[in-house]
Amino acid sequence: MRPEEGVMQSRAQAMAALLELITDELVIICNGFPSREAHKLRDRDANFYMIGSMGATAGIGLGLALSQPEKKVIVFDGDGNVLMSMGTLATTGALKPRNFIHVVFDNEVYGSTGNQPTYSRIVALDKVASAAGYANVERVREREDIVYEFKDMLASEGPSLLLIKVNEQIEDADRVPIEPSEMTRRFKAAVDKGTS
Ligand SMILES: Cc1ncc(C[n+]2csc(CCOP(=O)(O)OP(=O)(O)O)c2C)c(N)n1
Ligand SMILES: [Mg+2]
Repeated sequence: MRPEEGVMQSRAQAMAALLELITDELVIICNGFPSREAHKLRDRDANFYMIGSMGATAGIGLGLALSQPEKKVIVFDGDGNVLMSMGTLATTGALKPRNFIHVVFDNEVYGSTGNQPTYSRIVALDKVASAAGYANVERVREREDIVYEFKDMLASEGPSLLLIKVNEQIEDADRVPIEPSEMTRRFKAAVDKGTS
């Protein structure tokens, strides 16, 4: 099915499908409701929630992927976040970390702050990633396509970008209750596990 057809999922539904497939990967989640939803759906020590700093998530994931080449790093990003730091797409495409999967939940709005429209309906972020040099880029919307492409990316050499078109629905999820210092401690421990 073409990605512009079929039933659109909420971000939480799409995220739940991805989280079911994750095992020991390191996951960095962008600020706003994506972090709240991921925490509600499946909190784990190897999740790092970027509370507050919009646009920073992909850069953190990229640095981690470059410094931990034996681990898979997955970034859960938003369209507004990606637009804010589009240079990170260029850096990722140029440096080509093989262990990096960039998931963009594209609802075409700054959903966490009241659905102000973003430019992602005009600027195709998947095409920007392709032009920048990402190795695999897919645009999906149906659940079965999300699962199929994500599985494929988990088994492939990156950098990969999965653009998931989602609706504007927000899951009723509380703020992430973990103190940043504690989250950093537990995340570092998860990164170090088995590598020393
Ligand atoms: C530098 C900065 N500007 C603005 C904000 C306020 N803010 C928090 S989340 C968000 C929207 C992020 O949009 P997107 O990445 O598309 O995620 P969505 O909320 O749609 O899930 C905004 C504007 C912020 N946290 N930091
Ligand atoms: Mg958005």
